[in-house]
Amino acid sequence: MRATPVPAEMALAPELPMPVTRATPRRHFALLINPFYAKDPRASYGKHVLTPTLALTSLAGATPEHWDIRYWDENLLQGPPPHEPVPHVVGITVHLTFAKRAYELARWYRMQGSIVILGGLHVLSCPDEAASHAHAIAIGDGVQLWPQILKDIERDALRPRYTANYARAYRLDPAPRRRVLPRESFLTTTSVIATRGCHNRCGFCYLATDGLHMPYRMRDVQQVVEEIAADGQPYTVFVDNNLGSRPDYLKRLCEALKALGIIWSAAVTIDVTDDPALVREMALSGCTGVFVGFESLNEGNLSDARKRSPAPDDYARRVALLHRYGIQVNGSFVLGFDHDRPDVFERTVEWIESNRLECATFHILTPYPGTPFFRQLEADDRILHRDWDKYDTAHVVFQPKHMSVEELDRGYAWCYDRLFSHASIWRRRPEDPRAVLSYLGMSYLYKRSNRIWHLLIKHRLTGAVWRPLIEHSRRRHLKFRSRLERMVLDDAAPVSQRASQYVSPGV
Ligand code: B12
Ligand code: SF4
Repeated sequence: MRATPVPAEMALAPELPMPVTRATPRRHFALLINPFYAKDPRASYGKHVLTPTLALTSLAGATPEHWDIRYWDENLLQGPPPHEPVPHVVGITVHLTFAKRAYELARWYRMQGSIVILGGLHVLSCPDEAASHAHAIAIGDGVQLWPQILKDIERDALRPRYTANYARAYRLDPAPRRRVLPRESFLTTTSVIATRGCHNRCGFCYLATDGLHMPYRMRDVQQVVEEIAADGQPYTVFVDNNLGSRPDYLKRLCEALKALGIIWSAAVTIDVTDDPALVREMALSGCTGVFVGFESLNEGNLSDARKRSPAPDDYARRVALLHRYGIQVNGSFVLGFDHDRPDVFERTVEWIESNRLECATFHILTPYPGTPFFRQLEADDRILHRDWDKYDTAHVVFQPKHMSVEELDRGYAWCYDRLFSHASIWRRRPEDPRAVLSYLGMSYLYKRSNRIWHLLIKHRLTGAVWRPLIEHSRRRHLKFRSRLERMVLDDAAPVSQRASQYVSPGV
């Protein structure tokens, strides 16, 4: 499959109307913005509308009632962000891949008289860079900082820098305000977070960023369930770094989710399969897919990254266990580690095919600023540039050890081309013939329909088109669950049932 040309709207941020005049901002009107980033033509454009980030809905939930709050996601392709009336305050979330755009927006709103606050992952890792673009920056947990910032603005006592850690009990956070999201523009608005942190501390992960101390925290199971029920959607995506970090918690969560009759997906590490009974509980509570960070099939790479993981030669058995309970697997693989040689691409895709992973996500190894991995590469003089736009895991930004930059770049593209070829999609079909049709539907609609995704997003049809498919999946899954409940599956039993569904587990 060749990557089709990217429509301009997917590649370039909307132009900001110029010139602008300074106006009197509307008091107590706060605008929250998720900036534009260029889409990777090799991946699905649907990915963005599958999982709304919780950064801005969490801030909205923490906003005092007397503030008017509006949400704007530039990736929904509705043109430049609103500026009439001029907002009193503009809060922008900043990741490194869209830092440049965030700064451009900050400048534009400042010219018009708004007070601009920047927060998010990139502000935490590069605070000095961000500070030069804003009236104030928020480092760390915005749920604690945002109300304080608004209060200081009202008192005319805004400070340039606010800092909060993540030590506070998670259950104290107010629920995210999801009603600010344009419901029709997302496949589901129920992205939910139940736990914060992870039991691992991989050197390349953003959780290893200097100054980010994120102790493991869990929200009350009941709180999570109420939030999901209140949003009334058939499908929930957990955006936790690793929902399986504490198996006892996950088990309690699954028990509570059963009553909702929803389907859900989440990111977990593969050790969630240590206990087959837990995997069964996940399926019985509606889990239809997991996003698993396998990262690499090479043990040397995993130990260099300090990832505590079961041995790669046991991955296949574990994937089969998830499949046995009807749980689809979207494997995440990082390419370009120091033990990777040019054969890594073919070996990885072959493994994915022979284990029939329904989906996979490839990432070129990317050193995030502020992590031990970035420092290591910098010390070895292997960082090629600091053009953060390209730190999106689709571009090579460092010198690989056992291959050239071009080889890594081409190998990454080859992996996606091969994975989404007709032959590979067919090779990975479920063994249960009853699940093949919806698997094919999911593979073609989700991954091979970027032109359609562009139109759906632009014309705000995502919800209208996808929700019936999701509802269909949910109903089928309820039937699957009631069969599963009656069946006694032992660990070695052959695959007997595969649930079918139209959503790809992937965050
Ligand atoms: C949902 C999600 C997505 C969604 C939506 C992204 C979007 N920008 O809209 C989709 C699926 C599209 C996506 C895509 C990608 N993602 Co993503 N994604 C996530 C995920 C799972 C959840 C985000 C979330 O809701 N977090 C919960 C919120 C509450 O936390 P938060 O964002 O940190 O916000 C808090 C603070 O930072 C602060 N804050 C944030 N913004 C602001 C603004 C203001 C004004 C203030 C005051 C405070 C503040 O307050 C918030 C509350 O405490 C995270 C992992 C994670 N669990 O965080 C990865 C994550 C953010 N993604 C990541 C990556 C790498 C990507 C991709 C590059 C992957 C890929 N190759 O496709 C793309 C790139 C897209 C992009 N450029 O953003 C990395 C980022 C690493 C880094 N250092 O930047 C993460 C951390 C995953 C990881 N473990 O590596 N992603
Ligand atoms: S297991 Fe995943 S979330 Fe946890 S530290 Fe490693 S990369 Fe980060």
